[in-house]
Amino acid sequence: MKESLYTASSLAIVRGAARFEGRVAIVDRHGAHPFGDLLGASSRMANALLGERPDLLEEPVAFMVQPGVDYVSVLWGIWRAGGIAVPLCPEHPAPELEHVIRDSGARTVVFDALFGETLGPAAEATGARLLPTKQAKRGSAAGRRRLPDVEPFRRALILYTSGTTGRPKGVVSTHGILTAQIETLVEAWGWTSEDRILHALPLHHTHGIVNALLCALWSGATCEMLPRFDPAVVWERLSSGEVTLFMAVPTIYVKLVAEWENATATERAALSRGSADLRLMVSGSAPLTTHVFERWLDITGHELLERYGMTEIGMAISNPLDGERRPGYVGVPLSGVRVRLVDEGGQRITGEEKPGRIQVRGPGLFLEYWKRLEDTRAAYQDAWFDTGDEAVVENGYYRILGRTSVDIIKTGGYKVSALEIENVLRGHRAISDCAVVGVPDLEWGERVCVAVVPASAEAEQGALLEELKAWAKDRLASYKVPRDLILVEELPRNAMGKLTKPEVQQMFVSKGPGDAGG
Ligand code: MCA
Ligand code: AMP
Repeated sequence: MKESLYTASSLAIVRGAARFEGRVAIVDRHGAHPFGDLLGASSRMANALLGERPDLLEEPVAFMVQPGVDYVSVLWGIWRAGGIAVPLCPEHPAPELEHVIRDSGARTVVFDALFGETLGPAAEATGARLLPTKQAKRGSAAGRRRLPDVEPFRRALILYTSGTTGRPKGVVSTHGILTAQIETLVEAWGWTSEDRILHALPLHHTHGIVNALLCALWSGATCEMLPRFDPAVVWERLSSGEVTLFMAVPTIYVKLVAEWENATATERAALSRGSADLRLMVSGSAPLTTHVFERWLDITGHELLERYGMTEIGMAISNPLDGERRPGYVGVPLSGVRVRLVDEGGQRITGEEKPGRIQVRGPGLFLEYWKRLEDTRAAYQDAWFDTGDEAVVENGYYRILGRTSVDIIKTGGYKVSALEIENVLRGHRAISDCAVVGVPDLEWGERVCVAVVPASAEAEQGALLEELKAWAKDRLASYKVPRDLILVEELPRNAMGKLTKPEVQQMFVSKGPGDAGG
């Protein structure tokens, strides 16, 4: 494609798209969209965002756009205008959205009309300007101007992730950091322009944005974007013979196994046959059990490739594309990523079979926590980022043992902070005190549970759980809402008065799933 104002870009991923102009970049509910259309749409979007300005100069721009071609046009439009993209999750309630908009400082939110009601309260509370995607797509009166040069060191993306304290923090990546993360995966997992990935992941986290969407766009491959995860639709597309790649969290594989098991024998055979031809299926974001690995192998003939990563570091450790994929292990450090284990005192562990905390270095590490210099500093030991995950190396492969903090919970592949949930729940009039824990769960990995010291002796366990669920849904993302509750007279504490969360976890384990679920 001849370079025009639409295609000219200092951004490697956008410039690269010109090479694939006629190929299909995105398939969504509206049809197939070639790379050439993305270039035009993102250029108009950039012009609309810029108005009379020459460059957004790293202004954060939030956006809530459905999975599909518009999502990419807005993302690239923000980048091409020199802004920082801040994706919002359409399923989040107003307080979560307000936190992200306020904390990022986004003054503009680009949004699909159908999200008007969802966004209204947060936009009003923060004073952010709402810019409908439809309007932005038309571009601006200033028309087709030359877009600014956006160098690799400039900030590109803020993703919100939970830590041990407070509300979610913004993890900032530059264009160069994203490029490093993408290039590592494209090489490791053998992406080519012949690939077609089925995309059913949320678009406000690294897994869905970088690993699935951006790697596809970088490679000139096709990304088929579903509006949301639906096991029947995913099976239908996986067995269509058109898809070469799939990436998901373990909970999704559990749900797909259940869907397959509920099908008739004839349907099962067709699903298994159809999905056998994919080139690669990847699992990550949470531990994949050997049981699910084996079941998936039985059903599809695929050995899932499990890998390990984190919003702050991108992907760090992976089983190989070619070679042994060992169930229960995440493999070896990816090319260009340095990984070490340290003991409690921060001393490097040498040799195998001694567990330690994972620390990582490399060009894919995040730049900073947005406007949190102290948190950024504290996350590092020397130049090594401390993940807070523990692992051991056995026969050359890393095995993840768990996290150092009981206050971080992984549920459905989402990372949530027990302390953040407790802070919100303490605002409920029926709660005097509470302790939130993650309890092992076959479907969700962990489920969020809460031990409550009630404000009144009259409180009834089942009724309070239901009331709390409904109340919390308006304040917290649905995956943070407790699924089970136990009433206690007091929370278990050690001799120092410190809450002993393992004891709280044990209460739920002894109780069994009970009235959890849903
Ligand atoms: C939803 N439900 C839950 C949970 N979430 N119940 C227990 N625990 C949960 N965590 C309930 C809902 O309340 C609802 O119940 C019912 O399940 C269906 O809800 P829905 O939201 O429709 O669920 P779903 O669509 O089936 O969602 C499951 C999911 C989703 C597809 C697995 O959680 C998901 O997309 N997870 C992926 C997260 C992800 O991308 N993580 C990557 C971040 P009721 O019907 O009673 O209301 S980590 C990352 O990026 C790092 C870098 C990495 O390593 O990848
Ligand atoms: P997030 O902060 O949402 O990016 O989640 C990153 C965390 O997910 C890591 O720190 C790990 O605790 C967890 N994680 C990611 N991949 C795996 C995996 N394959 N096995 C176990 N835990 C994982």
